[in-house]
Amino acid sequence: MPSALLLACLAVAAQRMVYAETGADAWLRYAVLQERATSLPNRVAVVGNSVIVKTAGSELVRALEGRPGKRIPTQSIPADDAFVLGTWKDIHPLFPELKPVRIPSGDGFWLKTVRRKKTKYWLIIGANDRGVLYGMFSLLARIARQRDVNTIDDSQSPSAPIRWVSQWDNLDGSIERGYAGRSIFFDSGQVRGDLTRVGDYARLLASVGINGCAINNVNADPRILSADFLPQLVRVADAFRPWGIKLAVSVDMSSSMAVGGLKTFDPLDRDVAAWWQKTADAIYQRIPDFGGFVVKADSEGRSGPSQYGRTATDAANVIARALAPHHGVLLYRAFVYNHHLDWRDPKADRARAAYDYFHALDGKFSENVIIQIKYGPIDFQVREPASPLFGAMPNTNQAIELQVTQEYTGQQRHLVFLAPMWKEILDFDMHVSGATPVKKIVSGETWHRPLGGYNAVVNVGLDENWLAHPLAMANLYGYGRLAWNPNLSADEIAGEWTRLTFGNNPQVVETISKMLLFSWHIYESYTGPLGAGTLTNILGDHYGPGIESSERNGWGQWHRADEHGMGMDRTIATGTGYIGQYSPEVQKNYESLEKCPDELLLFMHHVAYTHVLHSGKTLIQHIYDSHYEGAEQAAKLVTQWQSLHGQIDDERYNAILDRLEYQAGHAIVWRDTVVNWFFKASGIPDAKGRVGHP
Ligand code: GCW
Repeated sequence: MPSALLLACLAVAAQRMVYAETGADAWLRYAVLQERATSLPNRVAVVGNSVIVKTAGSELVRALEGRPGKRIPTQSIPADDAFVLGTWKDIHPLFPELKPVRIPSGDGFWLKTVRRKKTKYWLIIGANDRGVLYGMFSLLARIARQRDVNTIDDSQSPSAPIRWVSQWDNLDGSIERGYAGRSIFFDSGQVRGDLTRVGDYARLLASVGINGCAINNVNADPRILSADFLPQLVRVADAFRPWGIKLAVSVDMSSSMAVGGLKTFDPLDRDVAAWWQKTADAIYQRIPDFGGFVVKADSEGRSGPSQYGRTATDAANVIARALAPHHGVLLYRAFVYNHHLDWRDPKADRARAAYDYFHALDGKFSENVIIQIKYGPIDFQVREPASPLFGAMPNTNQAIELQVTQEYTGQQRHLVFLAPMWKEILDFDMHVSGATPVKKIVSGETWHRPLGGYNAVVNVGLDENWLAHPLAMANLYGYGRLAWNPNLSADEIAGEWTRLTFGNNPQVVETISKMLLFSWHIYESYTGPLGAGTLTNILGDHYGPGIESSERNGWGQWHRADEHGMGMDRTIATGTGYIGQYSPEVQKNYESLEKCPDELLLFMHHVAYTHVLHSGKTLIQHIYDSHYEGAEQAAKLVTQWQSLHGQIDDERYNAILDRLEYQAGHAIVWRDTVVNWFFKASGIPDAKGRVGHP
């Protein structure tokens, strides 16, 4: 046996803790686990010295008994049944009988039960340190979901190396598009003194396989890179490290001027390059596991390379070169568009922007640059097609950008479980070289890219339950699970999350899963129809109906509703030509009115209110019907929830009931605003006589 190894045995004590159900524990409640702890070993052997592996060991003890046990250093494998945690490199010498056929890759893990005479070991083997942590959480989740863990042999590797989240936190402690209180990271221009919540957040993220977090707004305050801020970043990195979360920050392109004192931020200027190098070196000297930077440039008034006549390639590469020696990555956002578009120009189209700008730059980015692409070509709407840019950069690393924070989807006051929507995008076949679903492109598999993956804007806040609506946590959970394995179904994810969050009572699991799975459709039904956009107020808070706010301005979120009809003509034949950005196979489906799926009709075509949909209804009648049905279904969410009265703790039951009742009321506001507006615009009465006759 290798003598250099440290085996710390953490003896699990018998005490249990009782938690108040504030939602703070999210899906890591461990209630069932503690009930079942008696049938599981009470020894946890941690092999090796890594901080992350030790965290995994302590977490396992915490889960099984509610508080850390005593550390007993030892040099041998326990003689009694035990969990044994470690990397493959450290575990294999102790268990040479293991055949290396199932070794996971990346941050993967292998859970394996082995017997030696009368002793049984639950091995939690990581491809690396993080893998041990993820394997441990995966094992806990199985126990909590009452799955049989007596015999396990499961090797899993994550779909992609980049599985990050972003927070749009400002240094003053506010959060752009955050709906759950102030920042857990910053206050009054500084990193908070108490970072307990940051550690707790890191734990939650790690439990679903997230490995990086960019902590500040992409509309970045350049001060994040100032020398006096670095010690503060070091503290955040320290809070993240035990959980394998790499710290990243969003940076402003003009930083070399704003905090570096240079007269320029031209990416081709030598001094600018030297400044980025010096800045990256200083960060890595203090934070060797720093993840890298996220950049929003030339977008919505942010500084960018266009100010010097340079391209995104010039901008990305100068920063990426500074990160490369330290193995850092640069996520450069493709969310670049002109927000002063001419709304009178029928050929102008914001949806074209990302592709038009970036596809010509394919192959010109450094190896450690990843182009971060929002799932749709507009902006986190309730329904958009997959961005055509995913299919257009075979020689560039890509990441998909999703939003857990429900900016356009009800701001956590409405229940909208987004996993079904993300699944549609991830499974969408771009048809560029054979079967090329988005999930295989962003993972790097399709074009054998070294890097790629996921980044989602989360915006948790100081609210005890993280996202304000207890059910909104299903989105954070679902995001992590899909980034790990995009082949999971929304159904599976809803079931897993519900069991972990509310227990295994079949009625509870079935009711909540159903509510989650229908919620996106319900929200879409009483807000924006058929791909027209959310019809929300796009000029202010992005909340509540604001049908005309999309029109006659330069933001380009037009739906073009007038007295005759509605929708953006994005066809190649008569419209903006946007559809031409897809592969011929996809073009065929979107270009023809006959083939275009109803749910994206108004994204692709302008049609009359009398146009008959595949469903057999006219467009106008669909708008009326879907809004009435949606509001009815929102009301049903309340009764479905009430059917669980007594089966769920009062704290969470009441908190959720309040929000669902509010949602049902607000759905009526949405319904009436939208149907009345379209009745007035079209002059066509509702066949069912509801509109205009409340
Ligand atoms: O959706 C829009 C938001 C902005 C945001 C921007 C972006 C951070 O309304 O608040 O800015 O997208 O993604 O950069």
